[in-house]
Amino acid sequence: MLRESKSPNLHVELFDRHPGNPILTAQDWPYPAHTVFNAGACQVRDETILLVRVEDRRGHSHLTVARSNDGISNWQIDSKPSFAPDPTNFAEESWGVEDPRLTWVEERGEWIIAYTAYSSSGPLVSLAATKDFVTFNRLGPVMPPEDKDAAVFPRRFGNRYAMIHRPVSGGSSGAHIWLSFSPDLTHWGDHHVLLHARRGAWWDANKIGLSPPPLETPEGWLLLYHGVRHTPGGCLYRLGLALLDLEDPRRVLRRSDEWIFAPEKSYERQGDVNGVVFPCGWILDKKTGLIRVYYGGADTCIALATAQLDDVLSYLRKCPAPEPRQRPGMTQSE
Ligand code: BMA
Repeated sequence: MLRESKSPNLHVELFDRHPGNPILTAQDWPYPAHTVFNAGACQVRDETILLVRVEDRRGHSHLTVARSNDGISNWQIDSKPSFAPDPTNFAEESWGVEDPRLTWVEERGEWIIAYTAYSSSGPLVSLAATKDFVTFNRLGPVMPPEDKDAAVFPRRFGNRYAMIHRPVSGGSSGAHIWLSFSPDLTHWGDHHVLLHARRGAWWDANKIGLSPPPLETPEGWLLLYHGVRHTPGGCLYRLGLALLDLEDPRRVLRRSDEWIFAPEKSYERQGDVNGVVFPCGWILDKKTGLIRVYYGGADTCIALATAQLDDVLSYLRKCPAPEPRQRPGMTQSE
């Protein structure tokens, strides 16, 4: 149910935080861990699986599987890293693996994991596949540095896979969300700017990135993305929504002007990096229409928030339809 906040402008909160937040912290870990955050998420039969980013006390991250029947409590956590960096065979993972996004690709019968490999030349996008979250098969790096915040779509368009990602080119042109295509998940091209970071005072000025993978809904591909606001007190990571055309994901149908979720609670405002909400996974229960969003709080813990898909879509229906751009890469005027 939609909740009206107590603020006088009758601002509507789409997502409800779970009262037991944070639902996972480093204290829950079966082996020494500094922080646990930014987890990919999926539902496999009656089990919620999180692929959790775990940072050790060198500052390097690996990924570990946590399983739960209710998606909230009684997590069964692997006793050692499930997906550890392998710099001997994959040099681009020398400083760790981070921020996984999970996509079930039905035609392959496997999950495709898009994650950040932290190479000595900077972060880049790598892909891996798994059928069971026990054995992982690396497909290797697919985008050169700097690039992160990637997720693959669950199905092809025409005969091509599609992936959202966020390259950073340097300079002052901003870091935007891009869409690219591939015949085989290895070779990527036909690159398009999908969403531009806005400019100036906007909450999503200069740097944006995809948060969880695109979610298929009857009205389009639902995107939850983060905007990074640089302030004298540090960065603020907040979340907004967009909707893409189901058959042509290059077409942006709607984009929220306002952020819809922001660091407010102590576990979001204070931690290793203050003022960060960073979801890498969400799960839609098609029977109830409930969306569960799993997000990192302040790069320190994992929290859960929920919303009804219907409420999210009716909010987006009232959001502006961005002007169509004539060709990729053109700058919007905001
Ligand atoms: C981003 C990513 C995330 C992190 C966030 C806030 O660039 O590296 O892993 O949660 O910064 O520190």
